[in-house]
Amino acid sequence: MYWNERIERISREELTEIQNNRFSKMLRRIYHNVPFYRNKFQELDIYPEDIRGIEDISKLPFTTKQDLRDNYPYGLFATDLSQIVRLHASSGTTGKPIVVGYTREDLNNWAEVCARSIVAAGGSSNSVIQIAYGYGLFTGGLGLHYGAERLGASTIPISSGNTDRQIMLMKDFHTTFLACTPSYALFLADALKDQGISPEELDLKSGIFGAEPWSENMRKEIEKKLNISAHNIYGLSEICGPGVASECSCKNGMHIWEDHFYPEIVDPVSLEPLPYGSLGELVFTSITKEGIPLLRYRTRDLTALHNELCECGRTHVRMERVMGRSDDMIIIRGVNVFPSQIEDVLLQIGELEPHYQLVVTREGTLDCLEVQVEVTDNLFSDKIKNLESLANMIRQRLSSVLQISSKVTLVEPRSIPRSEGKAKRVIDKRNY
Ligand code: DLL
Repeated sequence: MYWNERIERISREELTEIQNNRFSKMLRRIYHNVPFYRNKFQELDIYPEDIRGIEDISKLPFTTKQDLRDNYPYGLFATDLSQIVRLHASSGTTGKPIVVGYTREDLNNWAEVCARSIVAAGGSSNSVIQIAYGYGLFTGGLGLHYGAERLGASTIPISSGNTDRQIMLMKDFHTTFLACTPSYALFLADALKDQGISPEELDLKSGIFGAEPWSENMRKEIEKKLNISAHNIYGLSEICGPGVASECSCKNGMHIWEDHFYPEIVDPVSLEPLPYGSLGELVFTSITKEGIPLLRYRTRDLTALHNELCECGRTHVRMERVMGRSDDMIIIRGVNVFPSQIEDVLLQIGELEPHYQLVVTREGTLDCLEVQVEVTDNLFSDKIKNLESLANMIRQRLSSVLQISSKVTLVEPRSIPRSEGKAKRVIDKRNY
């Protein structure tokens, strides 16, 4: 099932023509309307007319999160505020947020890509969609909301949190499709179990989960515990929000809606473009954006692109799961560690719950990694000796994957703080 079959199955030649067209319009737009880009182009002695098409993109400069911060709040907008009908913001780790603005046409395009994403994940106009992403400045709630409405689905704008209410509505309103972060999906699953509700009593069929990294094992957990088909959805506020890329029923990477977002993979250090299949930093150019079009925006997300045809018939390239962010990566004793690597190891071990936290400290000059992970109810009441041997086994497996030693602490079920939005996996207590 497709939402927009013509575009989703478009030939590469036709897609490239659309991209070239939109890209050259975008270049003119930012050159004439955004002094930041005009200055950058002039420094490089480049004029929009010098660029023949999207194949010349690597001649152009990148945009970074710092550029957005330096131009806070509206410096990178390409339209007058009178044309902006919505603002969203993403909370930065420090200080002021990143602000993005949408024209009416931007909202229209955003609803389109979210509708495509929901349909790719098994939704339809007959679905009852419970949107448990936060509504507000965060793009998750409102982004998928308008996608679901565009589709004609019955949309429940419940927003995040209030788990008892989520469960009550899920039952009473016969929700068939769930949208939330993967960590909250698991939280909901546990809460259902606590209330003695089995997933078979619900009408849930599928869901769309994203906004944070998650693993294949976590997908299996969610699918098993909620008895649904779980699909990955990717996006970032700077480019539009959810719906930049989404998984189809093949679950073999997320299709990037390339008629709106032009992707590249670059080496995060040399910034040289990398070929399909290589792992590197994902870079986007938002070729249809009017409010805040960004040129070669460095997402910091690490992944690889694949252009082999997908069995679903969609021709848009696929991105692999995000394996981490280059700036979220923890460096422990010089070794790069991604929370997703640890999650993979933990979830392969049956006695563990998919709830964990990584605490990094510095003792003297040495970095120490502590992996705290919840064990199942049964195991927790087990003999200390068994817990110790389990912790040892985890330690060994982690050390063979990460090439560093770590401390493993098994904790009581439900003792790690839960999040209604993005899970906080890393607590870095080191002072730099
Ligand atoms: O998280 C938009 C979103 C909402 C996506 C709902 C999907 C669903 P931001 O708050 O700006 O926007 O955060 C963007 O979150 O650069 C990634 O690091 C991470 N991220 C988003 N989706 C995924 C995913 C929204 N499926 C940042 N897998 C991005 C891994 C993801 N990481």
